[in-house]
Amino acid sequence: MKPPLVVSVTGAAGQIAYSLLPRIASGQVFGADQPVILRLIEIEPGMKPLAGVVMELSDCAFPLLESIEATSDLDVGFSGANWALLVGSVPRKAGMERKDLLGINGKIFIGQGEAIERNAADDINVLVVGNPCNTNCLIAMKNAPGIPESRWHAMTRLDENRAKSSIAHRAHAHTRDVTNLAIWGNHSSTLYPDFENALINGDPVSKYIPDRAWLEGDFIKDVQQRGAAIIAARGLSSAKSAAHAAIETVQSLREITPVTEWHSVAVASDGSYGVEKGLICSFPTRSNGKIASIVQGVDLGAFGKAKFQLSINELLEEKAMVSDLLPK
Ligand code: NAX
Repeated sequence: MKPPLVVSVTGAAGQIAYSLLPRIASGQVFGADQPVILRLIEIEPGMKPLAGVVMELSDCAFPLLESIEATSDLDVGFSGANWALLVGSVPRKAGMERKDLLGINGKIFIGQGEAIERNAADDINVLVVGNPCNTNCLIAMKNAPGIPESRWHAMTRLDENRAKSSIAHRAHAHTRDVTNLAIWGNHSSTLYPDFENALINGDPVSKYIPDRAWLEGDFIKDVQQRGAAIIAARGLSSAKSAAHAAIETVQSLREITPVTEWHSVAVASDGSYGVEKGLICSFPTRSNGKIASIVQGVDLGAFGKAKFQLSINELLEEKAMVSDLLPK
């Protein structure tokens, strides 16, 4: 048996975690021969429901699940972590400004960043799911200066998958035929799903969908607002699809990406495409099995560049709003 991987998950009593945890414990994420230790982190009010989640995980009798620790102590929760999936955060409530939300969650991510730096394994990788995920990731990363910037990620794979599904539906194709569909910018209503460089069966999308007005209009709007549409229909925000996207993000980071493909994840900018260095921004990326690098030389065109710039501007505004949470 391989030595177990330690996987820490925050927001472990929440609805995304409810879909995510059994898939980690069953081997779907880290491999069918890879034992895992789960460290499940909640705030105090979440500890009772988390006890129920732990009972259910135990009752699955997963052969690869080595042990489970449920805790509200961050030092315990991130102890020896090889992967930290930061799912928990406080949702926006009625009357709350975006700045208030950024401030509340920002403070949480300071503590988490510091605790990860103090306790995690040397090879720690972090994926932030809890919103606003790009800026939460930035705050945690800046408060853990001992961990290389290449280990920090925020999730935009759900947006990629939503965009793929929308394009496939319109083109009467299958989602597996749609590739290279990158999300650029923030995980927010300003994100840009790049239909111009996406491919269907290796051909440009325009070959299958000549209706440029739909691509520039309803397609982008629907991807940007898909989360709200799911809340309107289900009465709850997306959970199964979010958990699935988190799993695919981790899998893509751990595998070598074929040279013809790319996937979306928000990473610390290295200055590519004129994005301020260190800003956590979604790009098309390829992994070497350990580190995701930003794919170079993708031509966004005038339309895409303008859309991307709007999203970069939003990220810079968010950064300015939390400047007091970022160590100089
Ligand atoms: P839930 O409200 O079901 O669960 C969140 C859990 O986090 C709760 O159990 C809560 O007690 C816990 N929590 C809050 N603060 C915490 C802290 N400081 N430490 C540990 N746990 C804490 O939300 P859920 O539907 O699971 O969504 C979780 C987060 O994912 C939200 O912020 C949501 O906005 C975000 N999402 C991000 C997506 C993305 O693509 N990046 C898509 C899906 C989702 O909207």
